[in-house]
Amino acid sequence: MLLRRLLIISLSASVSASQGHLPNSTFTNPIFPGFFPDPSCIYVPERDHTFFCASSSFNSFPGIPIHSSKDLRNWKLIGHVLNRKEQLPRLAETNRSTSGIWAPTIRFHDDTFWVVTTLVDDDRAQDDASRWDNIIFKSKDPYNDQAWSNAVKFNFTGYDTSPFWDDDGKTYITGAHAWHVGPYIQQAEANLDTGEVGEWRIIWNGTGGQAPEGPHIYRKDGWYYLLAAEGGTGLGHMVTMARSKNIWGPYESNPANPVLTNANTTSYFQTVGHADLFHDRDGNWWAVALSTRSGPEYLNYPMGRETVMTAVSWPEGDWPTFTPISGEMSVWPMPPEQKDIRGVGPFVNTFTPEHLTFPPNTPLPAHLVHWRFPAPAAYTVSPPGHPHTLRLKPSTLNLTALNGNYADPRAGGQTLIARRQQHTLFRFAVDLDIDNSSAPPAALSGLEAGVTVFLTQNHHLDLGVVLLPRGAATAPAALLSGGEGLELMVRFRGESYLPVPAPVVAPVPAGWRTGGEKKLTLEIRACNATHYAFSVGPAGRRSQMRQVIEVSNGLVSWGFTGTLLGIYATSNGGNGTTPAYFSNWRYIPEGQFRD
Ligand SMILES: *[C@@H]1O[C@H](CO)[C@@H](O)[C@H](O)[C@H]1NC(C)=O
Ligand SMILES: *[C@@H]1O[C@H](CO)[C@@H](O)[C@H](O)[C@H]1NC(C)=O
Ligand SMILES: *[C@@H]1O[C@H](CO)[C@@H](O)[C@H](O)[C@H]1NC(C)=O
Ligand SMILES: *[C@@H]1O[C@H](CO)[C@@H](O)[C@H](O)[C@H]1NC(C)=O
Ligand SMILES: *[C@@H]1O[C@H](CO)[C@@H](O)[C@H](O)[C@H]1NC(C)=O
Ligand SMILES: *[C@@H]1O[C@H](CO)[C@@H](O)[C@H](O)[C@H]1NC(C)=O
Ligand SMILES: *[C@@H]1O[C@H](CO)[C@@H](O)[C@H](O)[C@H]1NC(C)=O
Ligand SMILES: *[C@@H]1O[C@H](CO)[C@@H](O)[C@H](O)[C@H]1NC(C)=O
Ligand SMILES: CC(=O)N[C@H]1CO[C@H](CO)[C@@H](O)[C@@H]1O
Repeated sequence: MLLRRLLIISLSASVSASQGHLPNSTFTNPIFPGFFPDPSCIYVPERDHTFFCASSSFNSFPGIPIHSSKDLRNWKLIGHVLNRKEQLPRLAETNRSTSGIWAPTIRFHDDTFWVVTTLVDDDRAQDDASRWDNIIFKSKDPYNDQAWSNAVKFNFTGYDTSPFWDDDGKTYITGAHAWHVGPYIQQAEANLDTGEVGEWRIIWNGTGGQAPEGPHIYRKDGWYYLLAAEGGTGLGHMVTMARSKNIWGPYESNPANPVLTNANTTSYFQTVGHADLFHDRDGNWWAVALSTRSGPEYLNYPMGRETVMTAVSWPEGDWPTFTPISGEMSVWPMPPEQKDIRGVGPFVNTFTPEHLTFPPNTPLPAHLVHWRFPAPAAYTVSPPGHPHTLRLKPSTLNLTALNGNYADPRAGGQTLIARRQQHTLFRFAVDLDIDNSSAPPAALSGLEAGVTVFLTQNHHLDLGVVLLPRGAATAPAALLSGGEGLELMVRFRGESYLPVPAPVVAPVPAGWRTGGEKKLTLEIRACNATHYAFSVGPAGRRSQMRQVIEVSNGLVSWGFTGTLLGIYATSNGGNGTTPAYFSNWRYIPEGQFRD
């Protein structure tokens, strides 16, 4: 309890006295805990002095979350740029879990919000012409998802594209590439309304690090500053800069490169890179970047690449200096605290327990996501006869789907709805009713519903209720004693590129489903920084909860995304149609590790 209190206090920024006459502010990293990589942020004085940030979303949908703040401490989800299938139908067809939306850049120009990004299909890694789909979205009102345009394509072979408007009225896009070619950063003149682009020219090759990424151009004091990241998005990640008096270069490298990195340190915050720069109302500069809370061991980081922030000193005519990234930051005064932000979503950096009850006539909460496009009919809030539940209809595809990389859109999607893991320690629990006993056998074929820690189709840990022939149980009878041989079984199974524990299958004790209350509670708990515990029991009878297994979160520490915690229903390729009713969704933060 004490630990939790301290964490709550440290989460809210407080002011501390420094040696100088101005008191410093403090805040904690990450500012967006969980799967929020490749941040891009802007300050928009014209819109009530508000900051807006966009993040990568890969195959998750809705995609490209936008968070907003007025004080750089309280950040609220205000919507998603990619929220309708017709905006970008190709997201349905991406193959591989490193595919999808990479590195959106958000900018405000001409009273319009612009997001320039890349839809990647890594299955086409050998075919540069079809691997990269570079696109532009625009909106006058980021608080209204429907106001975001459909994607406008532009021709660029590469990724991490970013727009820049020069003082002379010309518009440019900058992007990076590093496979089969380069590595280099290219630039072209562009028309962001039509997607027409001029000739792409190499403007900088970086400092020699692999895979330059996330280039952005800023104009300041007569210079064009080019910010980029190099070294790959792992332990060697770093932020580098170059500048020129001419937008086309030549760009001279900053002698102090890298300007921001935690490579070769023992910091808990590793892989720092992929930054963006913006200033506040007082002219103080800030940078956001991605980082993994992995330590140099880089083995346990289920939340993946998160968003961190730091203060940047940028004297006139000179190179900027970045304060190194750590969990507790002491920086110059931040804008006054201001929590009054428009928008539908929750605050992203809170310690508030979440309790979703799915009341009748309410939409799905804005922060819940799917993997690629959902089949809308698979998700019903409070269907007739089942108030305060979320009904999931099983998809034919399970969470792995056909080959772990792909999900044939003709198969109707994967029934999964989830929130990001945002705390080192947490408890996630739901109640599940899958009362099937009187359904005809064909409606039950292959059926499974449960909770999951989902990183990718090839990395997920599932605790489900399955319908299996009597005798299929493999667990010691002691685990779930009292079984009367019902065909309803509890099953844990995992999928990872690392060896996973053997599945655990055990019958649901008949005693758990008597007395009118037939619901089961399924629970996932991060009990320490390296392990999840999966438990099951009769709903409302906590003392009867039984732990099924403890597994390492190293199994879901991989790649470009971060873990989602959610619920799913599938017929595993069978004909099962019986729905599952989920209720009483609880996500309870229990600890946030910062070193
Ligand atoms: C998706 O990738 C798999 C390999 O992981 C490949 O076998 C399959 O043909 C690909 N599907 C499509 C539609 O590209
Ligand atoms: C896109 O650019 C490539 C390489 O410059 C060029 O070969 C191709 O014709 C262009 N496509 C379009 C539609 O302009
Ligand atoms: C970047 O490298 C390419 C080779 O990939 C070379 O042709 C080009 O001159 C270099 N450009 C700059 C600006 O250094
Ligand atoms: C980290 O150390 C390695 C080995 O000495 C070196 O090659 C690399 O450049 C260093 N990385 C950074 C970002 O300093
Ligand atoms: C106060 O903030 C400035 C600017 O970020 C920083 O350079 C300085 O080290 C901070 N002072 C203390 C005592 O932390
Ligand atoms: C976390 O818990 C697991 C299972 O109880 C245990 O094996 C592991 O050593 C613990 N890790 C830490 C860092 O305490
Ligand atoms: C997942 O579905 C595929 C077919 O879509 C099937 O081959 C596989 O066995 C299923 N996994 C489980 C655990 O049933
Ligand atoms: C699904 O139904 C079809 C048509 O009735 C049948 O041919 C098929 O064997 C069934 N599949 C399974 C896995 O039960
Ligand atoms: C909770 C649930 O879906 N119960 C169903 C079990 O099957 C019978 C017969 O198909 C349905 O009437 C119940 O609604």
